[in-house]
Amino acid sequence: MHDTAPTKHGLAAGDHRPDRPDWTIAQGWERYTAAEHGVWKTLFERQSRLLPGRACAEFVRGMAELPLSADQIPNFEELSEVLMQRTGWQVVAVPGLVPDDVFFEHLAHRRFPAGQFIRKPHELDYLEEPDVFHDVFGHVPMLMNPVMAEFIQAYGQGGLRAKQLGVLDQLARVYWYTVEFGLVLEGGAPRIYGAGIVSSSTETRFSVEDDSPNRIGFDLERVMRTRYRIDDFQESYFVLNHLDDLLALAQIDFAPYYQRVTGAAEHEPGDVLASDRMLTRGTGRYHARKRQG
Ligand code: HBI
Ligand code: FE
Repeated sequence: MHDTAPTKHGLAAGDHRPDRPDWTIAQGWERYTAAEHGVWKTLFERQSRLLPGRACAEFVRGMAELPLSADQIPNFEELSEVLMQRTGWQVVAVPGLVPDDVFFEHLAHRRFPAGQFIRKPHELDYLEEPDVFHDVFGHVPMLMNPVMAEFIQAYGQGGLRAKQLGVLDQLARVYWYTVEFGLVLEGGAPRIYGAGIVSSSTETRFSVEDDSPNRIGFDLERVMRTRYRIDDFQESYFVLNHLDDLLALAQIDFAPYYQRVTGAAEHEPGDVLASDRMLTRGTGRYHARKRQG
């Protein structure tokens, strides 16, 4: 298993009781224990070693310019101060998963809901809900980038509409294959910008180095029709030519796409189509082995 929050999409929020209608809670930074800061440090150092040459330049730059260090779980107010100046985003604390409409409402207002808690030492490589490491280390550096800032806000705005139209699954796949598991070309080589990958030591290597997964040129309609894996590495990654491609995606009207994909055949996570622009045709070895047991 990888150390993202793989079950979060498509699942109802857990059994948390909201204090406030927007589900935010106090981060209570002073209350983190030394052991909790230690878990952050372990994860931070492991990922920092892996990311050079694998994460995209925008991620690395965002990370360098934020008040983030191995030493302690970051304080959301300090992060927000820097983020706000750069792209107008803030980080707010939530207990974990929040309902879709609450999530979208935050994003539409440039508030990123980050899990307040940190995983336990025995969960370093697996946890069910997005914690502070996934949400802050994974997502916040890319929120320093104006293009990603725009795209995630547009996702929040589009989310409520998609839900009303009954096409939330299709929209959520776009988020999944970009914000969570996206790759982007850099000098002809795939680099990571997806938070689910960048916060996972095993998937960081798998996504860009393993010969098992497919790496396919990003296509909106194709992605909307493609189911994804929530419980394991992706079988296919969709690769942008440039991060700026997300800006066009933030601006176009999805309605005609929803119309085309509604009722159209869906693709399995590992499918390869004749129309796909393949960067790497995967061997599929990793998932085949697992299926054999
Ligand atoms: N809540 N905290 C949190 N983080 C998420 O990524 C999240 C969520 N609630 C709903 C959700 N994601 C997805 O199901 C939507 O993007 C569709
Ligand atoms: Fe995430």
